[in-house]
Parts: sequence; structure tokens; C-alpha cells
Amino acid sequence: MNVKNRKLVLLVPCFFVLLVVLASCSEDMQQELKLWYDQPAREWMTEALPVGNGYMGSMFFGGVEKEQIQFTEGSLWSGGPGSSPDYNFGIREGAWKNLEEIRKLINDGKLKEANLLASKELTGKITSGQFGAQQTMGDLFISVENSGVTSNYKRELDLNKGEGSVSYVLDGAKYKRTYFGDYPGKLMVYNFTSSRKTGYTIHFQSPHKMNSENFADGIYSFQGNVKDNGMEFESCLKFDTDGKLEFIDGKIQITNAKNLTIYQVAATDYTLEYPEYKGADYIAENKKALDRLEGKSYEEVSKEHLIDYQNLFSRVELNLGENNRDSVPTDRRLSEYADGTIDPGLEEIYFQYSRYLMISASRKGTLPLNLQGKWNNSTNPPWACDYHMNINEEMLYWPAEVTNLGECHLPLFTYMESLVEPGKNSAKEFFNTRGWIVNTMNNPFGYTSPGWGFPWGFFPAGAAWLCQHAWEHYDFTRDESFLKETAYPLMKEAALFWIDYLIEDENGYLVSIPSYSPEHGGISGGAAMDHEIAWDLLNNCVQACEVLGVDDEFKQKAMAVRDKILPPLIGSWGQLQEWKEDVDDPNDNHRHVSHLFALYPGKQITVEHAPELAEAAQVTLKGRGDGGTGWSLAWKVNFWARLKDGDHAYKLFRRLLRPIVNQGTDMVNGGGSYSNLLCAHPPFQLDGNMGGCAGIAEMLLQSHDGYIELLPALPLAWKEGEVKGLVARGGFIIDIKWENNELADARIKSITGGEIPVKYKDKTIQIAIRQGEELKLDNQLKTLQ
Ligand code: FUC
Repeated sequence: MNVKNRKLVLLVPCFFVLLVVLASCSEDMQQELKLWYDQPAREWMTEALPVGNGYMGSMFFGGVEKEQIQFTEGSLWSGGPGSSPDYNFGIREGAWKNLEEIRKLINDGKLKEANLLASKELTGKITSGQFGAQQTMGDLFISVENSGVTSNYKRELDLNKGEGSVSYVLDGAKYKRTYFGDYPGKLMVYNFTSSRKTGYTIHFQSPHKMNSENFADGIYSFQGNVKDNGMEFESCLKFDTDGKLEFIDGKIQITNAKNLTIYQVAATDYTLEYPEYKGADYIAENKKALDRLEGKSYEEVSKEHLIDYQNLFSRVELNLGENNRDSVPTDRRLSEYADGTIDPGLEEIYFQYSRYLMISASRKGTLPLNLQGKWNNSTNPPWACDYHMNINEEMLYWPAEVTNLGECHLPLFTYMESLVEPGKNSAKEFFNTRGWIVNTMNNPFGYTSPGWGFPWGFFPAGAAWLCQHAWEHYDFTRDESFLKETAYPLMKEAALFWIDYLIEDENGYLVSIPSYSPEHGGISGGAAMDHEIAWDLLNNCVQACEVLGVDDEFKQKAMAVRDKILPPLIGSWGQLQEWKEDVDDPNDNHRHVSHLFALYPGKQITVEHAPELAEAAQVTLKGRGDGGTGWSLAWKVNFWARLKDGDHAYKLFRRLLRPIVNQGTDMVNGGGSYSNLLCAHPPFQLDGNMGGCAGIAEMLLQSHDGYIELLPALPLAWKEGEVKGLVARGGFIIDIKWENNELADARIKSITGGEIPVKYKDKTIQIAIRQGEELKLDNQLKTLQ
């Protein structure tokens, strides 16, 4: 070999090593998925960062000298049975006796009188305070011994690891804090390390009454109760440190520590059991979690968390294009995005952040997500931080199935099961029907009655809408035992309400009367949303009966009622009618677009099977405009995706990422994101995050109309990209790659096996796939392209 060639031989491997290193660097960069800031948070709602273990949510500020970690546990609520001997779930006994009169008034066009009577008789009977509100449990204030000048400050949330961190240098010494929620261990974990021995003073504060405080065997415990209902709770802190640990003057003092780990547990005496909702042995629960720590190192706990978290999180990967902005702090990134910067990396972070938030706040055995997930720092939060059933609670779970987090959906179903018994009482007393209902506002104490104000509180369709989630969980997983044991009983019982409640009108259609289109207009003789939700439920019931081979009589009835419900109507200006009467105002920009339920999340209106109605939905959407509160914008992303207009969906999505700094409530045009990327309704509501995430998925994959559609609403802005691990109905896991805005590659994996048409643009192929098989659409792709 001559010298020249020898050089080449040496150079070639070097070149490949370099390529591999570069490739892995760029891959790492693309997948960094971090929210990060170069200064501590100044404000809880807009800047602090959330971590959670499903049960508990904590928000950390990251102050150098004073750390604040605010925390709560989802079941800590005021109100309910303990708040008053009169608490009766809002039931107004015999309220139904007024129904006939109210219906007559509506049919006679006497809406004012109907409204007056309904306000008096069809409202929940509850006195102030009985509904209650989710409560913050408290704060940990941690003073960190500190001298010198801080440099290299970074506050982060690493979505790949599911952990927050704070790092800085102080006079040459390195400081690092790591925070995460460990679901299997039921722990919140806060780890502090420093290259120099450091002192910490920790103060546990709670706005609630303290019953006792204890410090023994390296464990601090605080027992307290909520004033109005006496709900008892306990939170304990277990310390693991190489420093000296003492309890002095009500504060925990740690001196000379290079390592400090605080394990926090919290529980209440709440149980999800009607009618008492009380009796959990919360002290034993906490003890059990702390006992499990015996002999375990921080590293082991951290690993336990990582395995659990990544098992869910890493199922989906999203790449929306070249990302070169990870070195820009997230707050600046957000404001530059609003100025028009192209930043697919930020869009990926927004999508994955929702998945992170869901994994952190909704796990088997926990309460479901509330309006703020599990993150609430107040004793009097906006809308009680409750379960709001006229859009918000449902939207919170829109991304669960499609983004491969079906397990995180489970708390919703357990919760729904707990609503059946109180919901049956409400149906009986307010409407004299069978079945179960839940209305606009719901607390975890079985409040299923209409709200105490009319019409805002009136929405018995809440239960039927929730049931869509139970059906969809089955439809995505094809888990027949779930359908049989959980979904179908919930669905059937909810359907009985509609079978009894719908009334035949003068044209022979079944209508919902009285009804109310969520938070818009007044009392009416047929709000389209009710009809669409009832149709959806009955339609799903028919399919469930077929799958399970049960209840033929009920199935026939459900089918007959479904087919007689007043269908969606097209009005005088080509719009989809919100009510039976053609009275929609073309200049109305109200945030609720409830009558488009049938387009999303329903499937009664699809572009393929009901093109005229889809066109009318588009006219309505254009009329309502592109403004909205957080969740309203997110809903519109999904609507436009279902209309296959990716560019319009994307426009709305960009608006959802508009930086909002103030805390005021703007009910028309407020929506956007805070610098911690939590959705601004405003104020903070988690629904917009989740709806936005579902919207991205809906742009890339749809499966609601009997086939799988690849890239149904791909915006021009996403020229190249790839998504892996999305789920389609029928139990299919899908990977899609695109180049130059065209489908480039796809893979389908089947959980249960089956046949399914796969569509791209106007071409369709039929796929047959065995259980567990993965199919690369190589040859078929050519037919599609
Ligand atoms: C519904 C919406 C409001 C808000 C509240 C929590 O009442 O109309 O905009 O999101 O829920």
C-alpha cells in the first residue's frame, strides 16, 4: 500500500466516526425536549415549572437563595358532605314536576318565562361553599446557604427524563437540584447537590389548620385539615443527607451537606366512594410509601421513576423539521415564535409537554385531571379547579389514546363509575328519567346536579360526552374485557337518560327540551350539541352491543332513537345551526362552538360522508373567527384538522402559542401560552395544552371514519418530518415520514390484527395485518403516492 492510500485508509474511518458523532449529536439536539430558563421563576402561574407523580403536583421556582416548591394532592378539596349536614349533591327533589310546564312555555315561544321557571326549579340546590374547591396543600420554602456571585444559572424541565432541575455556579462551586415525581413509589423527590458543603433551612407552610407537627427519625410530618369540611391530610418529608439534620424552631436545618434528598409523600382521608367520600387511612398510606424507601438509594428511586416514565413517554416521537433553537431560553423562544420565527423544535416541545403533563398527573389509581391538572396553588382557584364537563374535562383527555397514553385515560373511567350512582339520583329528581347524568360543574363529592345558576349550569349531556371516552378507549385498544366490564355499563346507563329525555317534536324528530348550548344563547327547544352527543352515544352503544353480542332489545331501541334524533341542520347563511331555530348570528365570535361537536370530537359529520354538513361547519367556523380562549383555540385546531385544512389548523396552533404575560381573564380573545408553556385561558387551564397536542396528532393521522388517513391535514409549514408511535382506532400503531410535504414512508403495527383501509390524499389501499405484525408500506406506498 502506498503512503497516499494508507492515509486514505486512516482517514475513512475517522470520517465515519465523525459522521456518526455528528449524526448522533444532531439526533440528540433534535430530541433534547427541554423547557429552560436563565433565571428563577417570579410568578407561580406563568413561570414556575410543574412536576408530578400522578397523585401530587408540585411547582418549583428555582430561586438560588430561596427555593419555593408549592405542592398539592388531587383529592384535597373543600366542600362536599363534611362542609354541611345539608349537602345533598345539589338534588332538588321532585324538580321534574316543572318539566312539563317549562316545555310548554318553550314550545309556546315564551322563553323568558321558561327561563325564569327553570332558574327556579332546574338548578342545583346548594348553598355557598358546599360545592367546594380543590385546595393547595402548601409550600416548602428552602433557604440555601449562599455567598458569592451566581453564574451559569439554568432552570429546566427535561421532558425525556420527566424531571426538573436547577443548576448554577456559586464562587466556583457547582450546585444542582433535580426534582421529579415517582409514580410507582407515590413520592415527590427533590434532590440537592453541591460541590461545596452547604446549609439548608426548610420551612413547611400550609394555609390549612395544623393538627400536629412532628420530627422523628429523619422524618418531618405535618397533619392538618381543611377548615370547612374537616378533610384530614398529612404530608411527610423524609431526609437523606450527608450533612447534619436537626429540627429547630419549627424548621428543618441541614448543615454541611453536599447531598440532600427530600422525599415527600402526601395523602388525605378522601375516598372516591359515594356518599361519604371519606375514610381513607392516609397516615398508613404515607407510611407505606416511606417504608418502601428503606434501604433504597436516590439513584434507585430515580431509576424506578425513569423506567416507569419512559415506558409511556418514549412511545411517541415527533420531528417537525430542522431544529436549531435549543440554545434559546424557552421564554425568549416563545416570544420570537410569536414574531414569526420558524421553530419546529418548540412545536415538538409543546406537543410532548402535554404528554409529560398527562403522565405526571393522571395515572391508574389517581383522580382524573382537573382544570389545572394537579397543579393548584390556591384555596380559591378559578372555577374551583373542578371537573368541568361542558368541554374542559373531555378536552383534557383528547390526546390520551392517539398519543399512545391509553393507560393515563383510566382514572377518568374509574371516576365516571363513581358518578353513576349520584348521577342516577340527579336524573330521577330533575328529569324523572332512568340513566345517569352529570352537568356543567362537578366536584369529587358526587355533585352531578345542574349548577346553581341557569342556564350556565345546565348541561345533563356531560355524562354522555364522557362516555365517548370510554368507547374510544375500547376502539383504540380493542380491549373487549374493558368494553364489557367498564365502558358498556357506563354507556348503556347514560343512554337510558337520553332514551327517556328526548321528546318528539311537531315534525316527528326527537329533540332535547329544555336544552342549552354551552354558555351561549339561552334556554332552548333543541340545542344541536345535545342531539349530536346523544347520537354519538347511541351510535356507540349500537356498535358495543354488536361487538359484545348482547342486549338485542336495547340495541334496537338505541338504533331507533338514534335515527329519529333531529339531525344537524344547515341555516340561512350556509352555517351549521347551533339550535333548532335558524337564529345564528354571522357576526358572533363566541368561544364555544358546541354545535361542531359532530365534527370533532364526534364523527357524525365527516368531509367524506357528510360533505354538505362539513361545508356548513366550515362556514360556521369562519363566522366565529380565529380568536378564542386557550381551549377554544385548541378546539379550532382540531376542527380545521378534521376539515382537512392543515394550514388553517396550523394558524390556530401558532396562536395557541402566543405569549401571554398578564393574569386577567379575557373571555373572547385571551388564549395563548405562559412562558412555562402552560395554556392561558387565561388564567391557566390545562385543557388548551391537551387540546393543542391532540390537534397536532389530528393533523398527522385520523381514524374516525372507518379508515386510517395518513397526513390528512399536513400544513405547508411542516415540509419534512416524521412521527412515530401514534395510535389509530382499531389498535394500530403508526409511523409516518414525509418529505417535501408528501408522504415518504409509513409503518403500521397491529395490536390485535385486522383489516383496515389506509388512505393518503385521494388514494386508498386495503391492509390486512396479523396480531403483533409490523408492516412497512413499501410497495403499497407507491400506490398511495
Ligand atoms: C367553561 C368555559 C370557560 C372556562 C370554564 C372553566 O365554563 O366557558 O371559558 O373554561 O369552563
